[in-house]
Amino acid sequence: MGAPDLVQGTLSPVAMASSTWTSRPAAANEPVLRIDDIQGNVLAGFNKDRQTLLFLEIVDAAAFRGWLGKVVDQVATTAEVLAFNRLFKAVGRRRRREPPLRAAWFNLGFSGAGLEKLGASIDEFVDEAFRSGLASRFSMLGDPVAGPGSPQSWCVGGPAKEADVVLVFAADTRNDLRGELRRLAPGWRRTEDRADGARLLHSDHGAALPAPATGHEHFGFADGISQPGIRGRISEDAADVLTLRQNPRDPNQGKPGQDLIWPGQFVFGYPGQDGRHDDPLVAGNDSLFDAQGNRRAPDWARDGSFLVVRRLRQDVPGFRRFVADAAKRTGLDEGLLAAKLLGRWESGAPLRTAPSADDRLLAADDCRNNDFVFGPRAASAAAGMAVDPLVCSTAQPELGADADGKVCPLAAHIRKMNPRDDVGRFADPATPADIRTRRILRRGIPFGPPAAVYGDVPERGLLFLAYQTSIVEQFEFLQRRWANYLEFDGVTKPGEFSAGHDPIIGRDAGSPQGPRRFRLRLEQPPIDVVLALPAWVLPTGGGYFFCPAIPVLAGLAAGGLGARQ
Ligand code: N7H
Repeated sequence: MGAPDLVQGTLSPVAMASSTWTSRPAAANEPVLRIDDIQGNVLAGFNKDRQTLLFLEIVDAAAFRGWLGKVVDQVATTAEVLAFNRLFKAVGRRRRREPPLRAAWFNLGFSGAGLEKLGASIDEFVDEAFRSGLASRFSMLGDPVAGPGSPQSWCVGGPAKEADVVLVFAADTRNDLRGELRRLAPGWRRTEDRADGARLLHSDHGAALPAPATGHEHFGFADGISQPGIRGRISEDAADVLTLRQNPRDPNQGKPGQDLIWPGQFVFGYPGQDGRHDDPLVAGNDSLFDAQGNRRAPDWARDGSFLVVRRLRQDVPGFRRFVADAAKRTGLDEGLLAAKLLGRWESGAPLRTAPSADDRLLAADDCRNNDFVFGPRAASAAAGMAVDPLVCSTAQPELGADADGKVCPLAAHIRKMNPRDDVGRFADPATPADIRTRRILRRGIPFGPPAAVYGDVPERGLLFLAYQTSIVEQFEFLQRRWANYLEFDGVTKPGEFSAGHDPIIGRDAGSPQGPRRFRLRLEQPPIDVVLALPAWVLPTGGGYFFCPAIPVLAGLAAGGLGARQ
C-alpha cells in the first residue's frame, strides 16, 4: 500500500477518494523518539489493572544509590511497553477476546529534593512548581488551607512528609504485582520500613474497579478515553509512527478527535508545540529551551518527563446525592444531569454527539467516541473501505456550534480540561491560542473499593498521574486557570459569569471550603440555572517528580549524571 499524498498537512483528494490512507503514513518531518531510554509509562502508558505507588524518603544516599544501581535494568522502557500494548491489542482484535497476555512494569521518579540528595543539581530546571514541590503550591491550586484536604492532613506530600522518590509498579494481577514488589522493593512493605537507604513514607494501591464497573472511575464514568496523540517515530523508518494515524479526514490526528501533539510537550529534548500560532504542522523549539533559546532544563533532562501525582479522594455518596437532588429540582433525568457535569455519559459517549440519550455503541467505538469539537462541523461521508483495517472510515453527522454550552456545558469537566476548537473564549493574551500546549498524558487509576459494595466507609478516589514538560503551564494551568475559574479566561467580574467551576475538580480559589458554582443551560426544556456544588474531590496526598531517562538513572546510581552530561 502506497503512502498517501500529504500536501502541507492536508489529505489530497486522491488519497481521500481512493481510500489509500494508511495508519502509518510517512512522517519524515517528525523526530525519532529514543524509546529505549524513555521510561515506559510516559509515552506508552502501563494501562494495567493494578498499580502500586511507593513514596520514599532517602535517608542514606550512598545506600540508596546501591539499590538504584541494582534495579536500573528492571525499569520498563517505552519500547517494551509499546510493543506489549500493540501485541495485546492485535491479538485481542483478531481473537475478539481479551488475550491471556500479562506483563509487570516498574518506573520511578524523583522530587527536586530527591535529585539533590543524590548529588544532581536542579538549578537549571526553571519550572518553579517542580523546584519548590507540591506542598508549597497547594494554595495556588485552590486546595484547602486547613482541615480535610489541606497539606497538613495529606498522607504524603504535605509539610515534613514530602517524598524524595516515587516508585510506580503495575501489573495485570495482584500476584504479579506482589511478585515484582518482593523482587525489586522487598525492604519497603509497611510505612516506616527502612531499607536500602530509604524510608517508606506511604504506599497506595490502585486497581481497576471490579465488573461491571471495570474501566470506570468511582463516580461511575468511563475513564481513559481521550488522550493526546503524540507526533514522532520509533525508528528511522519514515512511516514508523508512535501514534497511528487512523483518521483519513485529518492527518493531524491519531484517532478521530485526537489531535497530534509534538512530543516536547511530554518529554524533554524534542520539539514541542509552537504556541504562537495555530498551524499544527509547525513544531516549536526543543523543550529543553524556551522560545527565546533560554534553558528550561539541564541537558541530562533529555528523554525525561515531569510526573504529577495527586491522590484525590472522591465522595461518591455526596456526588450521587447531589445528582439525585439536582435532577429532581431541574426535572432532568439523573443520567443526563451527571453527564452535564462531566460532558460525557457514564458509558463514555460524549454529550456533544449524543445530546439527549446515552449511546453505548457510540461509547464503545473508538473511531467515534472522541470525534467532536465544540464549534460547527460539516457532515462528511464515510471513506470507502480502507485497505488498512486500523483506519477509521466512519461518517460524521453535521453539528451546529455549541457556543453557549446548551449541549455540553462550558464548565463540564472535559470541556474545561480540553476546550478543543473553543479558542475564541481565550481573551486573555497570556493564554496562547494553541490550547494544545496544555495537554497532559494522564495515567491515573482508581484506589479503594467501589461505593456500591462498601458504601461510604472506606476511602476511595483516583490516583491521578500525569506527565508533561511544564508543571506550571500544563497540570497547574489546567487546575488553576481553567478548572478553578468561573470563566475560562480568568477575567471574572463579581456576580457575573457564564461558565462556572469545573464540577469535578474545580475549586473556588478564594474560598476553597465554600460551594462551587456551575451554570446549567438547556434549550429544551428551557433551563438556565446556577447550581451550588459541594466539593466531591479532595486532595489527600501527592508530589511533583521528575522521571529521568534510563541511562540517567544509571548515572545517578553511579554518583554522577552519567552518559548524558
Ligand atoms: Fe479528569 N471523572 O471520572 O469524573 N476525567 N478527572 N482530570 N480529565 C476525564 O476522556 C476525573 C482530573 C482531564 O480530552 C474523564 O478519559 C475524576 C485532574 C483531562 O476530552 C473522566 C478526577 C485533571 C481529560 C474524568 C479527575 C484532569 C479528563 C473522561 C478526580 C487535570 C481529557 C474520560 C478525582 C488537572 C479531556 C476520558 C478530553 C477526562 C474524571 C481529575 C484532566 C470520566 C473523577 C486533576 C485533560
